Amino acid sequence: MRERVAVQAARSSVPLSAISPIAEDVLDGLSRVPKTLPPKLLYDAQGSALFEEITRLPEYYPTRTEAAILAANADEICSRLGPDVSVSELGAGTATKTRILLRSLLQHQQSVDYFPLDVSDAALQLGKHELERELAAVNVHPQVGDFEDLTFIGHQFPPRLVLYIGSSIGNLEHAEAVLLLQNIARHLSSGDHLLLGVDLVKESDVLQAAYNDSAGITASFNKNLLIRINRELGGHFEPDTFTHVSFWNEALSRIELHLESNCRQSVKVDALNTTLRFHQGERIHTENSYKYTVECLEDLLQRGGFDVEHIWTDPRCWFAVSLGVVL
Ligand code: AVJ
Repeated sequence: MRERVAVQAARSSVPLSAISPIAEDVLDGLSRVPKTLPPKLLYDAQGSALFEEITRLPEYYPTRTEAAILAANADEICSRLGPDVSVSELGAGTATKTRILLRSLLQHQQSVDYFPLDVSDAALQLGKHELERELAAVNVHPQVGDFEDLTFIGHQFPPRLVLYIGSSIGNLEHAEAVLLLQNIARHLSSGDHLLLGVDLVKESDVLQAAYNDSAGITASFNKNLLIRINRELGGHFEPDTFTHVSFWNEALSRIELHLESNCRQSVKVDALNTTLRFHQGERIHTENSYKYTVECLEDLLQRGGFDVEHIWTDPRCWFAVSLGVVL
């Protein structure tokens, strides 16, 4: 209730977006019961760097499994795309895995226009630098932003390939995922493709270890959200008073990440003109990572407006890379 009053105080003076681009999301999420924060806030420069570290952890199988699927099938994927495709990528990050595909694509065409979209400008710049050094025939056009505005996809010449790999779609609820695919499809024309990578349901031990690594990198990645709020919004979080909590929610087929307050405490956030109250054990829900079955994946593509052209998996069936086509 007191939080609500503070919310109005903050609102009455200046628009929240003028305070900081994350102000609205943070205030909205932390005013809810239970408290929640959107996972895209995990990826500031520091968070993106920590995620890169996660992708190299022994427990974190998704990145190397997907990379192996891409490497084994890149040629077949590229041969299904048609001549001279342009490529856009949602949530590209540093585009490490994408290089496997772009390299293979250059065996089929002379140059590639590549449009990576990401919320992290730092990750995009790093990716552009490394890509252009390694593959001079790729023209990189970074787009900073979230997935709200996808018009840049339609601005390219067909045939188009949209990449949404890395199981980033796992952050979304099923209904949101369908809407996102429909939104992508709106900007495409007949014969254009979507390459979608999703993590698959598997033994819970394997899943849980991937999000609770022994080196504690995932915990740092999660807690970095509090450090970001401190820096960008004048927050007074003490990250050590929160514990990284992650678990497999089998009923909802997702890994959940939370930050749990170790004690009863109040935390001021200056720029939001608000004080947040936590009781001992109260959690902030920071991320979901949905895991799919192959049937679920096919259903998602179809409801999203794509025909399922092909699905590749690894020998253990831990990860799936799917190719959808607009009819
Ligand atoms: C970037 C959303 C694919 O869900 O596995 C990794 C994020 N969070 N460890 C995932 C993440 C904690 C990752 N995605």
